[in-house]
Order: sequence, then C-alpha cells, then structure tokens
Amino acid sequence: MFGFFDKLKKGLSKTHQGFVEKIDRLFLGKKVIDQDLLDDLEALLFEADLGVKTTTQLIEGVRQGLKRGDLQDPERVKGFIKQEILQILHSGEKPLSIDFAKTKPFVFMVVGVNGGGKTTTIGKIAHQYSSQGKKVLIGAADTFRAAAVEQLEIWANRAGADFIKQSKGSDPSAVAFDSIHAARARNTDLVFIDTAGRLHTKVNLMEELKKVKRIVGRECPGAPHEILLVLDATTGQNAISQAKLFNEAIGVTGIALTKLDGTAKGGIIVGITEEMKIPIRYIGVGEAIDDLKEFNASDFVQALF
Ligand SMILES: Nc1nc2c(ncn2[C@@H]2O[C@H](COP(=O)(O)OP(=O)(O)OP(=O)(O)O)[C@@H](O)[C@H]2O)c(=O)[nH]1
Ligand SMILES: [Mg+2]
Repeated sequence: MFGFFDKLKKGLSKTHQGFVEKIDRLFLGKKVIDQDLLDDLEALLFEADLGVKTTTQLIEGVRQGLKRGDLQDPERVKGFIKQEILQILHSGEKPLSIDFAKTKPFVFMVVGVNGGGKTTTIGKIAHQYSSQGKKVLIGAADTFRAAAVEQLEIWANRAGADFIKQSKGSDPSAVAFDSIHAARARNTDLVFIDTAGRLHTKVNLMEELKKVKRIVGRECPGAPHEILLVLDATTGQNAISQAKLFNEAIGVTGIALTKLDGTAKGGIIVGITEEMKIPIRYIGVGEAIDDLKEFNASDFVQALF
C-alpha cells in the first residue's frame, strides 16, 4: 500500500527530472554563477512551466542574492529556489473549512473544460465528506451527454451520495434547482453540482454556467459557496488561460489540480498560484477514489525536490 505522499512523489518524478535534476546538472562542476548560467537557469525554469512571472521573480531574486554575496554557490541557489517556491505555494494553501452550523447545505459548483476531471473529482471529494458522516447530494447538471450522467451516478453510488438527474438535454439550471430543493428537504450537508465542459471558448457554456450560478444563488442565498475549477496539470500553460477565462466569466473560488501523476508539467502549480491568486484546494494523483487530497505546500515541495 502506497500512502498519498509516496504517490505524489512518484507522480512528480517526471517534473523532478525535468526541473530539479536539470538544475543539478546545470550547476554541476560550476564554481561561479555568471550571466550565461543565469540565462540557462531562466530558460530551464520557464520550461518547467513555472510561468513568466515566477521565473522572472526567481531570476531577479538570484541576481540580488549574487549581488549581496549570499548566493555564491550553486547549492545555495537551489535552496533559494526551493524556498521561494515553497513561499509561493504556501500563499495558495487554503483548505476549505466549512462551518455546517452556519452553512447548510454547503454548495460546490464544479466547473472546467472537457476531460479535466470534474466528475471524478466530485466523486472523490463527496467520498471524503460522506466518510466523515456528512450527508452529500450530487446534481448532474452536465446534461450534454447521457454518458456523463451515468458516469456521475456511478461515482455518487461509490461515495454513498444522493443523486439528482434529469433527462439528457434538459436545462442544467433546472437540475441545479432540483438539487438545491432536494438538499433542503433532506437536510443535506453538501451539494455538488457537476457541469458540462464543452470548450471554454464557446460563449454559450459560460452563459450556461452563469445561469446555473444565478439559480443556485436565488434558491439558496450565499450559494454556490465554492466555485471549484478543475484543471488538468498535463495541459501545462493552457491551464492558466483556462483559469483566467473561467474566473472572468463566473468567478472561481478554488482550484483542484488533477493528473499530477506522471506529468512533467507539475511546475504549473506554481505558475497558477502566482498568476491567479486563487487557492489550490485539492490535488489529484490518480483515478482511484483515494487519489485526491487537500493541497499541502510543504508536502508538495518535499515530494518535488
Ligand atoms: N491519472 C489521473 N487521471 C485522472 C485524475 N483525475 C481524473 N482522471 C481521469 O481523467 C478522465 C476524465 O475525468 P472526468 O472526471 O470524466 O472529467 P470531466 O471534467 O468530468 O470531463 P467531461 O465530463 O467530459 O467534461 C477520467 O478517465 C478520469 O479517470 C487524476 O488525478 N489522475
Ligand atoms: Mg464529467
């Protein structure tokens, strides 16, 4: 049995190779850090999907450190980069804490592009809460494909959650409406609204999501309490443009970053945190029900380095 940390470490091994090991190789045998080396380091950080902003900031930090004379040897530069990344990721570490005495039901609206892992992530989070004895309801507001509803129903059963659906092609906000009303009638603690993920460039998806959000808020004041954007880590920089689009359209309150297992683009978590300033709530490292955990910056950096 592997624990989550081991899975994370294993999952991040390609990112480790493409980033930490490359830094080691770059510095190997180097005694002085000159402009050429800094340029190479910059290119390497950028390729590791840390994003322009973070890369620029890190290189500037190294430059300052060199000037002050406290980053002379490569080991220290590596240590500096590790510390900076940890600090950035700490700023994105804000696990949800729900006060059910005040907020019930707590409503999640889960959004993101096709295949990112919305449905799977809902199943995993629902399972965590129902294992804690919470009453969970899942609403199938992705009415675009019949298979989407079936897939979600399987997850709802696994997670021991109630399930609300309508026929294929029905109005997603009608499903959201039913879900909220059922949750109220049944004294449910948490509601998850799954949504469709047709391309985010299509205006109608955003309009559809806005309507779902509006209806949920009308039927349950204060809801949705969390608009969770699910991003696929393997898409690299694309994840950042998706985050911007969804955030502009409906306002994102938290991010779940999936598929960190086996990708070389794990550095994207740093870029997302730095660019978006939206908390990373969960990370996913596999397809099984236990393969999702609350994001912890220290564990992540430890697993990466
Ligand atoms: N390896 C891995 N696979 C994952 C992870 N999360 C989700 N998946 C897989 O990604 C695929 C797509 O996941 P879904 O949950 O169906 O994604 P979705 O966003 O609901 O997709 P649509 O309903 O088509 O919009 C499935 O095969 C999942 O098993 C993860 O953390 N790691
Ligand atoms: Mg889905």
